[in-house]
Amino acid sequence: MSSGLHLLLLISSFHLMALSTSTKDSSFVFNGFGKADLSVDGSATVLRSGLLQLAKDTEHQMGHAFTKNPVEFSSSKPLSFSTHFVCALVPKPGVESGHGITFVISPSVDFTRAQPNRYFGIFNASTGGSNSSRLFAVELDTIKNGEFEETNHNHVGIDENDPISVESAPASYFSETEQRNVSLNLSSGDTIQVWVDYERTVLNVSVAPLNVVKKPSQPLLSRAMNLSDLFQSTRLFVGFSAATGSAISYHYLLGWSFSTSRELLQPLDISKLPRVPRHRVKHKKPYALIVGLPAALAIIVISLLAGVYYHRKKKYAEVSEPWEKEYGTHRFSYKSLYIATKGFHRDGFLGRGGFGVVYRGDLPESKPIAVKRVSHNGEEGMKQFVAEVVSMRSLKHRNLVPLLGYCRRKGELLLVSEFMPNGSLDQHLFDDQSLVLSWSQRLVILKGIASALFYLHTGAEQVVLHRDIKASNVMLDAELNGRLGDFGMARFHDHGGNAATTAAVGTVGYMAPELITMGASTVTDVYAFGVFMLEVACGRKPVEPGMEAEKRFLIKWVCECWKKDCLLDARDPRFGGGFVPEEVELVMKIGLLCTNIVPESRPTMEQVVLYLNDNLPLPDFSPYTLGIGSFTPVVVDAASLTGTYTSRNWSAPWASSSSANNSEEHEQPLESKKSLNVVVESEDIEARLSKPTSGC
Ligand SMILES: *[C@@H]1O[C@H](CO)[C@@H](O)[C@H](O)[C@H]1NC(C)=O
Ligand SMILES: *[C@@H]1O[C@H](CO)[C@@H](O)[C@H](O)[C@H]1NC(C)=O
Ligand SMILES: *[C@@H]1O[C@H](CO)[C@@H](O)[C@H](O)[C@H]1NC(C)=O
Ligand SMILES: *[C@@H]1O[C@H](CO)[C@@H](O)[C@H](O)[C@H]1NC(C)=O
Ligand SMILES: *[C@@H]1O[C@H](CO)[C@@H](O)[C@H](O)[C@H]1NC(C)=O
Ligand SMILES: *[C@@H]1O[C@H](CO)[C@@H](O)[C@H](O)[C@H]1NC(C)=O
Ligand SMILES: *[C@@H]1O[C@H](CO)[C@@H](O)[C@H](O)[C@H]1NC(C)=O
Ligand SMILES: *[C@@H]1O[C@H](CO)[C@@H](O)[C@H](O)[C@H]1NC(C)=O
Ligand SMILES: CC(=O)N[C@H]1CO[C@H](CO)[C@@H](O)[C@@H]1O
Repeated sequence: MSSGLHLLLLISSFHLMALSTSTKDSSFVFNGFGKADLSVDGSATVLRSGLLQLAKDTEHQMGHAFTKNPVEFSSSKPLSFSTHFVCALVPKPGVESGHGITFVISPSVDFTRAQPNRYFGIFNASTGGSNSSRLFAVELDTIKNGEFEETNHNHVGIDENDPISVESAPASYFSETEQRNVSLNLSSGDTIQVWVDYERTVLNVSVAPLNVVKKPSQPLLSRAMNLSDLFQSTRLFVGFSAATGSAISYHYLLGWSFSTSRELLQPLDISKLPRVPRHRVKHKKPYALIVGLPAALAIIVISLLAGVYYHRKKKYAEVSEPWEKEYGTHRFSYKSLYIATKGFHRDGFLGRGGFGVVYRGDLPESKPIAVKRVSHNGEEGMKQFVAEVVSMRSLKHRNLVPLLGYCRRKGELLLVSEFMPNGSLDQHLFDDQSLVLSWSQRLVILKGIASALFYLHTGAEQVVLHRDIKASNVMLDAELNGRLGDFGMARFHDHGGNAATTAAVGTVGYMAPELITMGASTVTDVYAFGVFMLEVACGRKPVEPGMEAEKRFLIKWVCECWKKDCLLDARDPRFGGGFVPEEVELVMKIGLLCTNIVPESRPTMEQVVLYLNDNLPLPDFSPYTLGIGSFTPVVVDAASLTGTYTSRNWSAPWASSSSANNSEEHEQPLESKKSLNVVVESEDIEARLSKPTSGC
């Protein structure tokens, strides 16, 4: 009897529990996320203050926070829900703010195939309008993507399966007190409330600043849509996603209330919401201050006590570790470099490169030297880098800037190379109007750099990637031969920097589109070399935002000129009449071959050297050939390519059909849906580029 009662109690309490979880699932409120049981991934974390931080302050991050279990929507009633959340997009000082926060409903929380940037960490370049990935999102977007037909950089949009919103509007709210629409700055860093209500196939979205007490009576967006039709499932995850690109914001959520029924939506308690840090500087700052301040004081005291002798010693202090012993002969003492450059005096200043500042120096009984001071912020990777530097010493080629050795100090590395009396090539191409290089001089430089790169790729013991080929990294010696300098430096930069950027280092405009996904390789060097060839032949930089649209992207423009059969129009007008038209055309064509966006279709450096010296005819291709002349900040969907074009085969299908005039159609998908800009958000400009119309 008593055991029967027990059982009954047990059953009913079990029942109650089941009941309570099911109601809890369909309606919940988080005033701060300290106790919220969400599943977060990517860069998303719950901070100690209870703030949910979605995307971090670094580039190309994405973060997700979703309910651990799917929300059970009633299968008997039509799908409906209401949500109210408070978020803030705090700009990172000094960079453009982006990309935005999305509220997401999805049958799955597997976003491993999603991409950051304008895809918000939920979509990807190929999720264009396909019905296979079922996804509903409300985006607060602070970047205008021309490609997604967005008209405003500060907008709210409704997305169905596709980053191209089905409806969007500039962020604003209807103010009850003023009886008018007031615009709202999403990226001001202020807290923003968002309401999304869906009932009887009408979706309403409203936004408002935090001081607005009630949901605006007129929604910002109101749209008829059938989500039951979209999902066909009643178990759906709800949550948020945010992503950064090269535009960065801190994406915070402060509170969130959700219910499957508008009536049951619990109010947020604004007073309990965590505070948003206003100007967040780097994490380490306070810590650095706590540790750094006493340390600095101590150093001051000690150095006061130690006097002149110590001062002198400190001035020349170096960092040396046991593993460096074997490189002893390649090490310069800081003191000798200090004296050689007269204390790094302004008079010896040669230039500022991407990685450091270069000074001229004179060592006793030696040719003049150039000393590059590279600052770095960690010892991580230093051993490997020094090993590489030393191994570079063994690289011998007449078109490489000879590296003589190095020196290490705290936070600083000094690289010593031979001094090149005629400066860097970009000075001669762009700045120095009085000293224009003739075509034949340019051709000599191009051939020299091509053979140096060929040597780096194949002639040395290991494959050496340059990673940052561009005119400013090409030096000119006394006879005006081109000398490639700074090899491997991009990699070094990478060591000191953020691991997330490992794959993609280099200079915008010279970076092969696949760099971001596949990493550096000899073909990415070939790509940069192709851009460099065009740069030298045309006397202009790869991207010139100030130019009229059709000339803005060098690769594209050269190709357009070719299509119009006036390739020579793209040449640098400054080398006057003294040139061989066939040579200029050859260089431009090789440049276009090398900048093919399909990596497998680029020539090797060996082939480039042969083409340049007329020892091998160019393959059959035209400006209409697939992959030629597409300007790049794009990443080709690698998966879609590998199936078709696996080997480096010059008679690949599209090359032979290159003369067909329908090849433009092939080009299209590569440039739009299958491509993704990860390097720089210049796709806005690119997308706005009208089809070139003017003749030559
Ligand atoms: C894009 O996402 C869809 C599903 O969300 C997936 O099927 C597809 O393979 C993804 N594409 C890439 C290139 O990751
Ligand atoms: C996607 O689904 C909608 C609604 O079911 C349908 O009208 C549309 O044709 C589908 N699109 C594709 C590409 O299958
Ligand atoms: C929005 O706020 C940010 C940060 O205060 C500011 O930089 C930006 O110019 C503002 N945008 C508009 C459209 O006012
Ligand atoms: C959407 O807004 C309209 C007013 O514009 C209102 O009549 C309707 O009830 C709202 N629907 C929902 C689901 O909030
Ligand atoms: C405010 O904006 C909404 C949505 O864009 C629009 O429907 C409405 O007419 C506007 N109201 C006023 C008073 O301008
Ligand atoms: C919405 O879609 C569901 C499933 O396809 C369908 O049963 C329902 O009738 C649709 N509702 C409306 C109002 O069209
Ligand atoms: C390259 O393509 C041609 C013709 O399509 C074929 O005959 C040849 O075997 C291919 N070579 C390689 C290495 O795949
Ligand atoms: C391609 O089209 C251009 C102009 O439309 C034409 O001049 C040219 O002859 C065509 N080439 C071929 C191979 O059809
Ligand atoms: C073009 C140019 O600047 N040429 C100079 C290169 O360097 C040699 C040696 O310093 C000079 O004699 C040239 O005038």
